[in-house]
This record gives sequence, C-alpha cells and structure tokens, in this order.
Amino acid sequence: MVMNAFDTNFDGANEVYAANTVGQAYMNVPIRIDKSRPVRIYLVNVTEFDPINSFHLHANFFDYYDTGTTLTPTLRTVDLIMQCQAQRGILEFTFADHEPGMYMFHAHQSEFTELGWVGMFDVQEPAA
Ligand SMILES: [Cu+2]
Repeated sequence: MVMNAFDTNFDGANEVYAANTVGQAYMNVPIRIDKSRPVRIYLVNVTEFDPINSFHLHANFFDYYDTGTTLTPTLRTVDLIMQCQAQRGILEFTFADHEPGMYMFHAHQSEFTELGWVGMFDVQEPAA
C-alpha cells in the first residue's frame, strides 16, 4: 500500500491524498478481507511536500515492523503509525475475533483524510 499525494496546481502543496494513488478509491470499492485469514500490509510513504504521513486502523490493532528488516515487531498492538518521507514498514493484523462489516483506515492528519486518504476494509465470513 502506497501513501501518496498530488500537487495538481503546482503550488508546492498537495491537493489530493490517497492510498494507492486514487483518492477515496477504497471508500467506493472496499478492500475485501476474509476474517479467517491474517492480513499483511507492506506500507510505504512517498508523499511529497508533507514531511509525515500516517496510517490508522479502526477497531483493531496491529504489529508493526519498521523498515521490514526484522522478524520481530518493532511495535506491538498499536493502531496508528507515522512514516517520514520514503519510510517503509510492514503491518500484520487479523479480524478473526471481529464481527463482519466495514472497518475504516485512514491518515491521522484530518486534512489528508478530507482530501482523499481514507478507505474501508470489508471484513467477511470465510467463503463456504
Ligand atoms: Cu482513525
């Protein structure tokens, strides 16, 4: 998952923020998750002009492997991480103990969320 943003009027500030390039894409088409299976996200921040971006997962917690260079988590049981420009990390979590439904993820800079960096996981019972 790529956290990126776009300066559409060349004023040196971003007008659109996104996960994987298209603002609000996963609000329109949520990312489906089979609740019986673990989830791993390879996250990178390639946002220009803003020094920090972030990822917040609602109603759940994840283990985080900063830079993805260790086999043990650098953070455990967190719901929010920040990344500087070009920082990478791996998130691992599960919805096994959750009800099926829609779970939001987004930047915890409210401006970024309002300008497109927000999405939903659609957690579903395992396919029969
Ligand atoms: Cu949040």
